[in-house]
Amino acid sequence: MSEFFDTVDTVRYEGPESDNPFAFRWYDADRVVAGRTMAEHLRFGVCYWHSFTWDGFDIFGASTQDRPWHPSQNAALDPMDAAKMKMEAAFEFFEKLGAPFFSFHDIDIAPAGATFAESCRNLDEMIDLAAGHMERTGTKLLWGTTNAFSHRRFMAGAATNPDPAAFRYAAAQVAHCMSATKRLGGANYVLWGGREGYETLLNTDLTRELDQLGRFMNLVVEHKYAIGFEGALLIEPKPFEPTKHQYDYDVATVYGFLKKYGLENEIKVNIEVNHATLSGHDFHHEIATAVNSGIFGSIDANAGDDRLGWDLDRFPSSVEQMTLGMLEILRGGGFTTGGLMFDSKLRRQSVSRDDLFIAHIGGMDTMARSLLAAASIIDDGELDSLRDARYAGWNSEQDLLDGKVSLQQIHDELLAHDVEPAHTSGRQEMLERLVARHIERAR
Ligand code: XUL
Ligand code: CO
Repeated sequence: MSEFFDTVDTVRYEGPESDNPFAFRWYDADRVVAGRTMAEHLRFGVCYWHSFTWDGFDIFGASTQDRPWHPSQNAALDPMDAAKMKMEAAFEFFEKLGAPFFSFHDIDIAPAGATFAESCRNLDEMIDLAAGHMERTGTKLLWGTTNAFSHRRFMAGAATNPDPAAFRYAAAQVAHCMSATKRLGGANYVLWGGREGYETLLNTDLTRELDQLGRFMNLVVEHKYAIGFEGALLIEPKPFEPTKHQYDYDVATVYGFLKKYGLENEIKVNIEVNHATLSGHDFHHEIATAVNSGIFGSIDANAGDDRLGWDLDRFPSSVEQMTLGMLEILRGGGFTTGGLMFDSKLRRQSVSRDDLFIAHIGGMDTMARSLLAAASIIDDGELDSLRDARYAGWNSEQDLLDGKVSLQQIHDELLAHDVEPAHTSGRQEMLERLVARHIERAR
């Protein structure tokens, strides 16, 4: 097997003083932090699509990346041969980087055929090959997913399409891809509703489309049990793009949807950082909301840009932002089936093959350093004890919370004994300083 990334060897931990761009400064896989190794806490995954399927095109220009298997760069190559070449490069990358997991869409791994049957055969053949590469390199599958948004047939949605034939097509595709995910021992199966939304309400029956989506997700849950898939099912919220409005807007909206269709114990969420910020929330807000509703699943680690309102999928580089995210993840008990999957892509001008390594190493170091800072905040305990202290008054008010006091009683008591609420400092700036201190000192 010839090397694709022939200028890079296995990436190793060298510590914070290292200047080697191809070494980790913070991610030390076997180091134990708060009772687990860094590898167990962070469960890093690399995505197939941005790193290997994308050739650098954007809506204003074509291919920039050096991806010789891509039809834009080698039109004469047989699509299955191209898929095999891409897979060899992908697994070489996973192994050298030392990322324990990867994730894929069906069409990232195998070319679509002329018929559904041919697409299934292509996928099955590529899944067999992936199983071999996984065995050889020790890489595991964080999640599989179906691309039911790129093909023209899905322009008006998949499950929410006005044409039931599109619903059926997507359902069949999910059934096949779930089996492929099961075959590879996938820890999760993700559903991102890329075009499950609308461009205009003038032509959209919102009630009907949500019912279709509810039925679709119930079919997926039934199928999970029918085939004995043991991973978790995850919906990935996003507020818009490519549609003007996406039904899975944010975590709270997804939870409401799951409750309405009886799915709240069956499906969790895959929270993407840049989707969270596009929906007008902080990343850590989305995690806290998911933990609070019992639906926290996994993370698509990336970053947006404060000035740009679209999905940039940059590699995460802000320890300040990610520390707050890791803090909520740790408070929620950490990952079970989920992990930190880099749904991140290179900038279009980063055209050297080794840029892919530098980008992932940077993202992994950002997350590892954030983990250290968050674990240090929890271990120190001051933040949580200050937060608890804010609610101390409630310790003697359990009856109020338990519904043993009526509105009339509350009224009458206040009439008899006037009690003004206390004016207590929220201490926000102090807490921000506390967090900064842990980030500065995290080692
Ligand atoms: C799109 C996105 C997807 C999902 C998987 O914004 O995040 O790549 O993660 O379909
Ligand atoms: Co994503």
